[in-house]
Amino acid sequence: MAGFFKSLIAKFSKPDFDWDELEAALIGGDLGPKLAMQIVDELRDQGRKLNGQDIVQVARDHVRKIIPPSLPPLLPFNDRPKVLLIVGVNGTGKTTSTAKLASLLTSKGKKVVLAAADTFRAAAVEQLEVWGQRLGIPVVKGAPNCDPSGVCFDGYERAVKEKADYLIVDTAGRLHTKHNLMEELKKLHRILGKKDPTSPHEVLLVVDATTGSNALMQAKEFHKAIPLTGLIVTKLDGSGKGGILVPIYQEMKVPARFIGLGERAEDFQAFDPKQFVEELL
Ligand SMILES: Nc1nc2c(ncn2[C@@H]2O[C@H](COP(=O)(O)OP(=O)(O)OP(=O)(O)O)[C@@H](O)[C@H]2O)c(=O)[nH]1
Ligand SMILES: [Mg+2]
Repeated sequence: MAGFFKSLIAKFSKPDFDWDELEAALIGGDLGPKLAMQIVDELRDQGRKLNGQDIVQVARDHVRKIIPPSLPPLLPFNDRPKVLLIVGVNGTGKTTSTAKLASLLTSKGKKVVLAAADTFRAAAVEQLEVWGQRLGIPVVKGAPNCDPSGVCFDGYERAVKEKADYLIVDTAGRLHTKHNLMEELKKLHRILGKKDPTSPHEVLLVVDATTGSNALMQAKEFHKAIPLTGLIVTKLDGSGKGGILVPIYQEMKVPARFIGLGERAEDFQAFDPKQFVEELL
């Protein structure tokens, strides 16, 4: 995003710039058509000669106003596990983020149990087990192709037995357009609610920052199936700008919670809105 805005400044510092081109550039930065239009309207309303810095300033102010200030951390309960359900389309980084989040929480002295609820692929379970071994965190799994809701059930029981602070459930990748897979997700959600009516306490949608505006569609469809409480925006170390989290919050009020910045356990942070606006915009 830094590069994106630098190029904006250069391009639109010329006196005869084209408003449509500016709007297109803002949409290209994943800020979405609605926000792009608002920014352009405000700049036009100023009715004076603008330079690139004005554009960046107005864009920053808009983004700052839209995204929420820092969220309180995901504190555990005292009497039962806090359940975090990790969902998203294929390959966005769910399993890696599950492990990274577990690593972040254990580094703060919290106890975590992982549930490998992606039972379609043996490799998916193995992938989480490798992380579990590396991090010294128990991983609950089921038989190949078993009902993932059973794994959630067992995971919850194990978390209670271990007096874990958190149960993190890694789920299979699913296309938001596949009805049966979204129904399965609803079932997982319901099953977790049987163990504790307030569970899952967080439903985190993992979105790949390099997918751009399709992430907005994904968020909409997942949110329709089960209420999302937050986003994990991954692959921000790549070409993705992360701008997509702005229209997602603008439209659905689902805030970014964590960001992924690489493949290692430590390449993961709580989302910091101030830093996002300052560094990325
Ligand atoms: N560069 C980079 N790579 C990442 C990040 N997060 C995940 N990856 C990589 O993306 C690939 C897919 O990650 P997974 O965690 O397996 O994704 P997934 O969503 O669990 O995939 P499915 O279970 O197949 O749906 C792996 O090669 C990860 O190492 C990130 O923040 N940055
Ligand atoms: Mg996975």
